[in-house]
Amino acid sequence: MSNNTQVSVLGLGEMGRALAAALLAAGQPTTVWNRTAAKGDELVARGASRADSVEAAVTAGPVVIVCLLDHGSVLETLEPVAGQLAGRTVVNLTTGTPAQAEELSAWVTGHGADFLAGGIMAIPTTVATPDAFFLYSGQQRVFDAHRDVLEVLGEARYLGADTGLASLYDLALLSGMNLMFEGFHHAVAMATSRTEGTAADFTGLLVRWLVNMARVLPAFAAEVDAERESGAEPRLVQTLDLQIAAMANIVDASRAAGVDPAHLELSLAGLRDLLGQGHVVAGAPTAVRRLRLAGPM
Ligand code: FVH
Repeated sequence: MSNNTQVSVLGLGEMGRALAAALLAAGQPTTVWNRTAAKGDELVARGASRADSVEAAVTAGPVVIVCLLDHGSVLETLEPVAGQLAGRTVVNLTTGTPAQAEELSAWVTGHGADFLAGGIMAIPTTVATPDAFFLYSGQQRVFDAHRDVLEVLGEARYLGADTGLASLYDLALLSGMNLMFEGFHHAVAMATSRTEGTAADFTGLLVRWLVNMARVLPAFAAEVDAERESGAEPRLVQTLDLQIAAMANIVDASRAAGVDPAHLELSLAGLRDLLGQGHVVAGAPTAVRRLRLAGPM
């Protein structure tokens, strides 16, 4: 659902263009600005208003969506128009750290504007489809005021008043994705180290295995929340001896297959640390606590 609010989009890279296109498709009056103006041509042909300057974009309406390369480019773009921000709402969808979101929020609100921090859990082709979801944090009042516009881009999930939360969840989700991709690369390198079989054949098995294993994560999460390591899935609670033996096998077989086992050796060292600290089993709560640099074991 959209409304007649004028929305300005700053940044027309791959993602910014997808966001602006979704707003236009929903009938939202949309102004676009990009450092390299030509990237807006197609959007203008579809009905967007082109702003020739950041100032013209910001002053075109009450809602400014920012989707630029990084935090530095956001500051560089907004600082010259600080005096024009008062009374508007800035929604930052540029990927950044929680500290950067908090810094930007303080700066924007310090100039009399409202601020929402966002995280995009989509790729350009899934924007405005059921696969897309967007994370937001900041004042609930600001989210509620603009929710209908934000829902045009994809499911809008409000996480809370803690401004850094959307960035934290965004980067945590990306860390899970990146480690999964690393796992995929490692598994494929191992599986294709002999002449039989293709990466495609093997990946069919890998996807089936990972999907099955992903189903246990909510049970692990419940254990983390409850700070205990027993109960829900007993077949998954393995002794550290068993986990170490299994990991050592993977490391040895990787090396024998000519695949660099370095990141798995780190995991193996972590398991051995836990054993050295007197743990007998190590479920998700212990593993999570081990990763916390300053956390208690
Ligand atoms: N693309 C994706 O799949 C991901 C999905 C998850 C979220 N990300 C984040 O979205 C932000 C923008 O990403 P993008 O894909 O649009 O990135 P690019 O196509 O590389 O466009 C970058 C835009 O930033 C402009 N820009 C760069 N530096 C400056 C600067 N100093 N001042 C003003 N604008 C700047 C650039 O302008 P131009 O090069 O076209 O003139 C583009 O508009 C990003 O945070 C992702 O992490 C996307």
